[in-house]
Amino acid sequence: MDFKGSETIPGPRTEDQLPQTAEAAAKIVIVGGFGVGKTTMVGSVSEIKPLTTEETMTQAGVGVDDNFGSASKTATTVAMDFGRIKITEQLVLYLFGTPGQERFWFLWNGLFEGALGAVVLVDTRRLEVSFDVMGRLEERGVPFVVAVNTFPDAPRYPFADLRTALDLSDDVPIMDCDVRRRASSRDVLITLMRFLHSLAMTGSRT
Ligand SMILES: Nc1nc2c(ncn2[C@@H]2O[C@H](COP(=O)(O)OP(=O)(O)OP(=O)(O)O)[C@@H](O)[C@H]2O)c(=O)[nH]1
Ligand SMILES: [Mg+2]
Repeated sequence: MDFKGSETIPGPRTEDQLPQTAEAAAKIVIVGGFGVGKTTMVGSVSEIKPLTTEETMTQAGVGVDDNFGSASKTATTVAMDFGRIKITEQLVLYLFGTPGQERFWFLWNGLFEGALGAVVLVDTRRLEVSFDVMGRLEERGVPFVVAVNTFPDAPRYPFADLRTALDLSDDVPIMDCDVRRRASSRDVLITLMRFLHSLAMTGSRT
């Protein structure tokens, strides 16, 4: 029965459909402290329109929420970000960005479930947050790479110093990135996939 004014529901957009060549998919989580650029990374690299669960930050959050971040930041993730990227013709990555505010960290457990690997985004102005983040990944045996999101006003340190400060073992890859740039975010994911491949080859986990 037709209803006057009813609209046809559109089917999935062609660009949102899984490529026919895809043979394998992996779940990757993007973690890090508040405002480090997780949502921006998922958005810049995703080939589908990313799902975000951002809420506007209001005065009500003052004193409750972290208040560090870009001056232009007006929204914060309250559940997760979701995106997808085809890394090779055969391999598709499902990307899950976590919320950065500590009061939402309880959601991480579910998001880490079944994750093959993780990207830890780091802001050199707040290295201390990264300890908790990396500790949680290590507890769950999720291998990770560290990507330093290079905000213009953040101090720059040699990787060797960052490695020491973050207590990172020599085999964990660390690199700079600009999460606003698709190519840069993609490079981070490729580095993670190479790292996971090398771990699989040697039969080791972090
Ligand atoms: N200048 C500069 N700004 C950035 C960069 N990356 C992100 N931003 C900005 O910094 C803010 C934080 O980015 P988000 O992607 O919301 O950070 P998030 O980690 O998802 O934040 P939460 O979900 O609240 O934890 C946004 O306003 C971005 O536009 C960067 O590399 N350089
Ligand atoms: Mg976010």
